[in-house]
Amino acid sequence: MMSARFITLEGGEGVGKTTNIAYIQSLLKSENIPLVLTREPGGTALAENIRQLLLDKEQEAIAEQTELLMMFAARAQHIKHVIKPALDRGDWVLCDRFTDATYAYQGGGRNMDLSTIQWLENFVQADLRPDLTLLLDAPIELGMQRAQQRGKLDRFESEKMAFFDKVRQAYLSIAEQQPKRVKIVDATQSLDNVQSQIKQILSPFIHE
Ligand code: Z5A
Repeated sequence: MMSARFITLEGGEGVGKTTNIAYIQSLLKSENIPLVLTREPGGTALAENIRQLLLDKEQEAIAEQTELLMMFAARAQHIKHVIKPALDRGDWVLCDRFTDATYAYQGGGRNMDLSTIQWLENFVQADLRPDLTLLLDAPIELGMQRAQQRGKLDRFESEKMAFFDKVRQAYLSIAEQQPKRVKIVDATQSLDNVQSQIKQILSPFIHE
């Protein structure tokens, strides 16, 4: 039996993470790989409640420290109740965003101290890290345009372009620093093309 793997999908707004999850699910299913699909922030009842609070822009302004701690509070629940049990059972886990998003949004976007994020990462995750991360990358204007087609914008989506630019640069710098784990997918291409890039990355990973 193949050992359990933890795969994450990352990228800015509207780059197609949610759209491509079903495709990855079908790829893994065709290989008879047992899979748990999940997302962050969220993935458990409590973590989904935290997500609601984080995305709601109608409430009091959230301090950036609060935002960072809420991301990791949700993550701690998610790891304990969903991710770890799944990996321990031998299931693969496919997660829509994980800690790279914290480095990109809170670290890059909000300029928060990276060593604090790293400390929280070690505290909450111990040695848990993704085995593979697909970084869907596109210019921010394109992603925003796609996201806006869906209608009302949440608290993050209402940020200014400069914020998203810093998020994108932070993601690209993670990919540059960790090329073995983080694979960049050109998300400006048609959906068919994006999916064939994803297949090319996943195939050796599945069969290794
Ligand atoms: N956040 C954070 O700050 N720190 C953290 O640690 C974590 C998260 C974990 C919620 O995440 C927010 O939380 C997020 C970061 C923050 N900020 N925001 N915004 P989320 O993942 O739920 O939110 P999201 O990034 O906004 O997801 P999204 O907008 O749903 O994007 P997506 O899933 O990547 O895109 P999509 O819904 O799959 O696609 C968007 C549209 O484009 C859709 O109509 C598709 O049909 C279309 N599409 C997709 N691909 C293509 C291609 N290739 N061609 C043409 N059209 C396409």
